[in-house]
Amino acid sequence: MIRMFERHKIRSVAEMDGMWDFEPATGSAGRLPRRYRTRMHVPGAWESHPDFRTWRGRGYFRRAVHCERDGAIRLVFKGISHTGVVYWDGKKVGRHYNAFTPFAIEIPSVQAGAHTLVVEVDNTFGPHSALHIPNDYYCYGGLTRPVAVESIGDVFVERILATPRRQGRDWSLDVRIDLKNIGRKPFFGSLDVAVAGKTVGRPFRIGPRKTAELAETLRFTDVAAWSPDTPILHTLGVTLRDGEGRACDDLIERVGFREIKIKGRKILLNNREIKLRGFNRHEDAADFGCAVPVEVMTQDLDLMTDMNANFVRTSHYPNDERFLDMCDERGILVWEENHARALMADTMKLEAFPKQIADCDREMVINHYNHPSIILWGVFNECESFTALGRRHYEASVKRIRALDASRPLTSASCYPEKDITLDLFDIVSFNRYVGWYGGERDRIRPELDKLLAWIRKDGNGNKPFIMSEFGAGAIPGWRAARRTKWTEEFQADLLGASLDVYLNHPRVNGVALWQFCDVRVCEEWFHSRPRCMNNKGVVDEHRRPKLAYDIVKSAFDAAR
Ligand code: ADA
Repeated sequence: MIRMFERHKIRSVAEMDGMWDFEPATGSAGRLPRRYRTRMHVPGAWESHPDFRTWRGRGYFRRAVHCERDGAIRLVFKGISHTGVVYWDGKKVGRHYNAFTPFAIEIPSVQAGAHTLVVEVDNTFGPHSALHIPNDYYCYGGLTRPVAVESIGDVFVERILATPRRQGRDWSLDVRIDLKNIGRKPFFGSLDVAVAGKTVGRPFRIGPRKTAELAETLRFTDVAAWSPDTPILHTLGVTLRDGEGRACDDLIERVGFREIKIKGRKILLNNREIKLRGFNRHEDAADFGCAVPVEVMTQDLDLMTDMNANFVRTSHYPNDERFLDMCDERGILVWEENHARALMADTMKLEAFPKQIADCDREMVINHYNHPSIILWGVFNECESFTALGRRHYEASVKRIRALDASRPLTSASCYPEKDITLDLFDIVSFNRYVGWYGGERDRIRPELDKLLAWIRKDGNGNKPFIMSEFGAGAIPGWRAARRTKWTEEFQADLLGASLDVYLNHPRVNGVALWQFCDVRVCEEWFHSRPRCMNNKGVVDEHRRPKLAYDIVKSAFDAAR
């Protein structure tokens, strides 16, 4: 399953979930193996296989693909961790870096019959990888998100970007449709756009090997809006017709009529103030690594809802679209962020960094643009926001993301009070603080927050909304002790209870995202001193088994509703 809803009624799509051949790479890159001794499930992480639990290297995935007819195909990869080089019938046809953003490769003329798809996957660290670095989350290897092969015409609908705009009780919907012609001939045709009971059609022409961008605005007087309480989604279908009016391609999106605005220190959704209470969630599950099955995603959202949360931060990278689809369906609000945790000057100076972060910014926004649940974009987490070099990269990402999406506010999670020089770039100020865990005592939680807010005011950003974007404590699952000392579940419950009591009731705090939803594996190269080589600050463990803090969080979020 590649998405939680049907994206095509005309275009044929073959999903590639299932068993693929696998062979670890021993030779130089690009030398495809002659034999494959292992079979692995896709999507999946190779660390789930007994022979590859700690494999950091390269490996080849292979599978046969049968094409029903002559014509063009489109290979769709939702996530390869962390680099994939794609070969079709032995010929290199594309390459992509970053596990957390999707990409597609069109192959213009393929004959009907049997073909071979091979993907060389690399999850090694080094100067070639500026975003996937040894970190406080694990960098898995594999085809970790779904793969599909689409059968397309020379001209097809590449993407739809829909922007709802509220006008009093009425709405408009700006629809941008990106078309692509990979053929040698010009194409004359028409497009039908159908959404919420309205249909508009228009002719278009697109030259050979060109792209085209068409825009339509539709107006609605009585359309049902999207909100956390009423997460109503509308299907938006685009049908592409040839010169004789025959339907030859289509693409279906889902839209939610909702608007996010910042008004002074308030965050408004459809002109009503919202307060956020939720979790930071890594994509990581005990036996699956970052290839979290949709059943576990469902369970995660069920558990968050059970704890009365309305908010999730995709720490620290763009998430699986099926998870975002479910947040749309459930009315869970999302802070989605680009892929950047604790990247400092040494990483930012890598030759690979500027392009890799720019690709991530762009691919995150254009692929996740239509999700109404995403209410804000996060830019960098605890990166070098206190130097001129760092500020240049923060500014570049902010400018890039704002140019792609003017409809959502931006924020950034900082951990550098009194040093950060980037707060002015953002619409919402967010900070990560671990008072009572990494330093200070529980009774300092409120004074430290007031001190931070005073500095933010002095820094000229006191008139913006404020989110406590991280706070928490570690607890070894199952370790209970009457002395309630660090690493016990009791300590974590006590500290989270004290923190939530301050943060959820402070008038200047618009929202909280506690660290973190579940325990996750960390890179041994980075933080081998973490117990179990895990980040143990989850409210549930890696198997989603609740810790003592679960009920503390549940009642605190309930009281804050
Ligand atoms: C930081 C960081 C998180 C995690 C956390 C922790 O705030 O943003 O990714 O590493 O610390 O557990 O210490």
